[in-house]
Amino acid sequence: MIDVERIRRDFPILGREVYGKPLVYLDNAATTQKPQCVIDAISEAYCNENANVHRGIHFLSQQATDMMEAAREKVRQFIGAGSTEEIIFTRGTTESINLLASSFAQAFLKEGDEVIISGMEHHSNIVPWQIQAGKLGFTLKIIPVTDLGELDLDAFSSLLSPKTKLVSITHVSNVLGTVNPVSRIISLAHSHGIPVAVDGAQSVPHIKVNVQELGADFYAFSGHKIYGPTGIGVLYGRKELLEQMPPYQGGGEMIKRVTFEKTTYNELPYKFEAGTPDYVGSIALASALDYVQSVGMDEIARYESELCSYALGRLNDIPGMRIIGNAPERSAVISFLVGNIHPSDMGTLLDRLGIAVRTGHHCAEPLMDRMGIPGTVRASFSFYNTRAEVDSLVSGIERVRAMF
Ligand code: C6P
Repeated sequence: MIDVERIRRDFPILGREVYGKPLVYLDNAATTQKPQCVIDAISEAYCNENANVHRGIHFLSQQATDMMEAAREKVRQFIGAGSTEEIIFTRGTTESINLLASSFAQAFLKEGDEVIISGMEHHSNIVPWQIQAGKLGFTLKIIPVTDLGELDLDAFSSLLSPKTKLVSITHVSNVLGTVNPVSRIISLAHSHGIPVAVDGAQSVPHIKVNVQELGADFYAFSGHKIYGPTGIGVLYGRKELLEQMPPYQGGGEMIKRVTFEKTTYNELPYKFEAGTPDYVGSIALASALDYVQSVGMDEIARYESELCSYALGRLNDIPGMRIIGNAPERSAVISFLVGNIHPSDMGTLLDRLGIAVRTGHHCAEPLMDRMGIPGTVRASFSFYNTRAEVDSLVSGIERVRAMF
């Protein structure tokens, strides 16, 4: 059982006020707040262990290297990967997908090939593919989204063809909250011999993910969305595929031997980690993963699901409420519109009441076009949010409604 009051005490920022009102932080899909242990891990690393990694013979460098590699092992275990060679540290989901798109495209894609993405992708899982498609001449195919906010799996099946070289889809929509049936999608793609990449930015913080059980070939996520620091993220990739892919960037760390005539590359995962990595970020990410494991991923999923059901029930009672995305399998993200109130008006007025929500297109403009709306108001929850905060949101919306 989650003791939410005890948990809230672990997050210093949750005690603050904005505009003289207690902060109600409901923008967790954008970034989560940090527990004291993560803040301490950063400070501790700079106070006691700071030195560049993988380079120094001296004590501190070795200690920092050991801690970074222990963090890699922590990530491996957290997502159920087979080997630390398959865990690449990046700046976040965006960099993970850019790395994947650039390197996978160079290794495996040519004119006439097809990559399938979906109509509910974040721009981070659209634009990197468009950039590579523009260079190499392959085509993007899009899985349509139903009115309920689910992927149309029949349409997906019919998109699969001998031209398809990769499927890249989000696990959880950052707008609709839909949890996509990635296991089924992966089985279907694999039955045609097609690898699958999964954008896990909105899933890893909320549900237990095991990349091997899912069968994912690639899996990306961001540290800052799972209570870790900004500037650190992960790309998991199956070793067999990563080995065939060229480096994304060149520089220190990713090489074995450099001459002016020829350079040979380092082994995995370092081949993909050019330059000084954010070792402090990876150490603090490990602390965040320890923290969520101490709370329990199953407990987190259960608590957030109950809170989300409660919020949906209360929001649906508001006259003029339109929830965008009503898939039965959903995560703790709720997008909505109320009557003719513009999302940014709603967001600005809620903010004055101390309630932080996100408004706009949420970096998913094609999805907004599909739904025929310019944007939404989005409340996204964490296991540190309470029913009382949901009640504050509901009474805030009622107040805004009364003003219009
Ligand atoms: N979504 C949101 O408010 P970065 O910025 O690299 O950490 O994550 C990018 C990203 C990729 N995929 C999905 C599904 C995402 O939700 C995000 C980030 C934030 O919805 C910021 S736009």
